[in-house]
Amino acid sequence: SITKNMSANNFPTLKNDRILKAAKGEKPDKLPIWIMRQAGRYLPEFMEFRKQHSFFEICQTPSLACEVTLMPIKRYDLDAAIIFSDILVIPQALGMIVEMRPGVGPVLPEPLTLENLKELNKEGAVSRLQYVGEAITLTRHKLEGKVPLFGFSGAPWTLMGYMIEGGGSKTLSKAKKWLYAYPEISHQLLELLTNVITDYLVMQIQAGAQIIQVFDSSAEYLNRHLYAKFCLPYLKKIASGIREKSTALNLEQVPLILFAKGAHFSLAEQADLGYDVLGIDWTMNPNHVRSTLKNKNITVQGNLDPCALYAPKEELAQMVKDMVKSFGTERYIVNLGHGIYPDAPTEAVQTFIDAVHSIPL
Ligand code: 1CP
Repeated sequence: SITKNMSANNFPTLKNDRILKAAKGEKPDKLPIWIMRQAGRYLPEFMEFRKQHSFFEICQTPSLACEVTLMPIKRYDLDAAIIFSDILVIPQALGMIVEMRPGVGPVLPEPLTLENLKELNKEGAVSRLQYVGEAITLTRHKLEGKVPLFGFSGAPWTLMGYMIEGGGSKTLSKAKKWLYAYPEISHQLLELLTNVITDYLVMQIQAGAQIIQVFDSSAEYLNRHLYAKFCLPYLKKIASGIREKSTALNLEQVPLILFAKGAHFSLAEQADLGYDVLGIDWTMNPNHVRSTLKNKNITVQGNLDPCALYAPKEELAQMVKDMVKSFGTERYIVNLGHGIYPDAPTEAVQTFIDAVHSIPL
């Protein structure tokens, strides 16, 4: 556990606040960049580390989670760190079995059914995730103020999807069936997840997370109608819940980012949920994004195609310049438009970062 001189109230002074500034609509000295899944499998040092430790052993051991979180920060000039964990730690804390199978990904061998739904153990779920808070507090100290630290969670619908499908899915047809066939039960489940996610994120902020991203990675399987009915209200409730609970606990208000992957059909509505930043997936046209969000007072983040990292160096640098030109340099955080691929070339990440940081503001 964390010792007294590494507590959540004596953190080192932050030296790089580019992302926090961009999130709040202030002007940073350079365009900020971080990369979704930057602490993951494309790093050879992570793959080495994984030979010694299982996935959830790393997640649940603060010193190990901290070490992996710092890996991309040691290697690259990134403007943020993201705590090493996974969105599926919430279903795990609710009592579901989650296995990380090599070459497959996460598997939940006993998925949620109408019959076992009531066995979800929400009492004490956030206290069972305290290890994430400890990893955050430790990492804040070990970062020595170099860059801000992200906390994160999966969004209610995305977690519901994994819990019902029992893992990744090409269609999410089982989880979507619940939305159409059992809307009331779906709402109860989404409400339960919303409450746990809110408290979990407040706990992360209390532990030292300086900015939060909510991953709604499975938004793309829904349409405008389903997203309005089963997602937007809960996403809004998470943002307002975090704001209210932060105020009550005397915590600073940290920037909140919503990444609703593939939810192009509700981009304008996403801007009214109380988030400071919207993540934009790689399929979206930056000009369309900016015109849709005109007058919304919101920062955008994204959206280079993760596959662009395979392009020749000069072409990659040019694509970055073109993307920044389309988004403009105000209220903008550079990122990929989804997570980095496991076999992305490590040199391309350097090229990407250098191209962003060399753009004059
Ligand atoms: O930078 C980082 O990698 C930080 C930690 C991190 C984050 C932010 C991991 C570690 N996972 C996540 C989020 C996450 N996990 C998301 C949201 C982002 C996204 O859309 O990519 C999702 C959907 C998951 C679920 C998940 N976990 C998948 C996807 C499976 C599918 O449905 O196709 C996978 C493969 C994992 C495992 C995982 N999580 C993280 C790592 C490094 C890994 C690889 C596992 C291993 O090391 O064996």
